Amino acid sequence: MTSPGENLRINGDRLWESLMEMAKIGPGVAGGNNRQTLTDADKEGRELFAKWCEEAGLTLGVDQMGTMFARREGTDPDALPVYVGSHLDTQPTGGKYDGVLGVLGGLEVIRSLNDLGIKTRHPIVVTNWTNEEGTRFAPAMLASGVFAGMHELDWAYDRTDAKGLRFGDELERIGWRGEEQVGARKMHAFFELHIEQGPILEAEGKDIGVVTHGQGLWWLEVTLTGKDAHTGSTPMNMRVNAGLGMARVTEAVHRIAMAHQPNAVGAVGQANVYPNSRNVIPGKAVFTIDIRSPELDKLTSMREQIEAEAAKIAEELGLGLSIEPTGHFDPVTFDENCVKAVRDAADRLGYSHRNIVSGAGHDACWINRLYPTAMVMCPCVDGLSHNEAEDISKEWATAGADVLFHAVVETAGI
Ligand code: HGY
Ligand code: MN
Ligand code: MN
Ligand code: MN
Repeated sequence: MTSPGENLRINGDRLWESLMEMAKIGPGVAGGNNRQTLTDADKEGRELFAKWCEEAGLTLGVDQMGTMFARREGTDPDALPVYVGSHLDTQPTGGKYDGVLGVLGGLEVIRSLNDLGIKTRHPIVVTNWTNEEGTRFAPAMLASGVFAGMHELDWAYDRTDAKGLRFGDELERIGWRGEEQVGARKMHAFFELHIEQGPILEAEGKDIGVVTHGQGLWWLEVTLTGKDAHTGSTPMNMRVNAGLGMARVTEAVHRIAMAHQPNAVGAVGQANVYPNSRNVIPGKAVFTIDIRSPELDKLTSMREQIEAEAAKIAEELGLGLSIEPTGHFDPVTFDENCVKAVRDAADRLGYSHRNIVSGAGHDACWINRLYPTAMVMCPCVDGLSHNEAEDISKEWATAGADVLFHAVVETAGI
């Protein structure tokens, strides 16, 4: 298989322009984005991406989860396509690059092939996976999870957001529920370009992260039930305080993650107390624990210790306790041939690189269960992400997309 010559590069200015254009859709309040899945902003972002795909001569398919697949034909119509993509949905206070760089980086691969008049043997399909973030509708990587057979379609359609709106209804409402059966598509390989969302590459001055593994994850939704009461007149020994329980469990999550160092993280990110009134002792607390590790035994041990400690805290405070897993996947080892294509591309292009474990979850983590998959990472400023201040340089975006281009083209064959 001929490799693309090292002077074959993408058009970094064009990629950057498209990133800035997409960033105008669903603006945040502090320079980032709030383009949550299945909102009108997501609809607008999808329409812009569809327009760009049409301009690039791609044929668009949409599956029952709303995932978008934009196909460029290859010379061998029977060859399975190489898929390349990520997600356009963002956190409520998200950045301009998380996910978007991978979708528009994939589009830039196509645009560059068009410029160069190169036809690959395998077709190439650029993909926008629906609801990667899992913030409006849990769990994360919902559409790629259905595609990988981890969730039933109807279960996904029944997921509700904080206002009780159903995923399936919202997908219908924005007009992006496709007819294609989810998972019917077969892949030769899948590549995802993503910002690191951590500090390692920038701190080490590396252009590229060659992602060899991904952390495993548990999301546990905890409900503590106590008794609403007056914060002034209720004696301390008569209180059944769900807010206090949540605070103690939150501290326990941190302490248990610290006790599992290195390679373990844990936090409570989403938390609500009820009735959430200044002078009412909270009778109920509902919050989500997010624990991760690249080592399965650590992930399991953290979950067991947290559940045991939560039960002890609830008993001490006289609280009712329920713990419901709302997201999970085991640690991921990416395909070594695809990982090698990424590493060889970085070498060929003269970009510095290092192996890295993905701290965040990605659609690639699910697709890797079915098809040979790898990821390319670029640095981000201060390792910051899931924050409107998320930032990258044009050079980093270009380097990442160059490596993606070479890995995809080499795998698709020219
Ligand atoms: O949670 C994650 O790791 C991803 O950003 N959805
Ligand atoms: Mn992402
Ligand atoms: Mn994210
Ligand atoms: Mn992702």
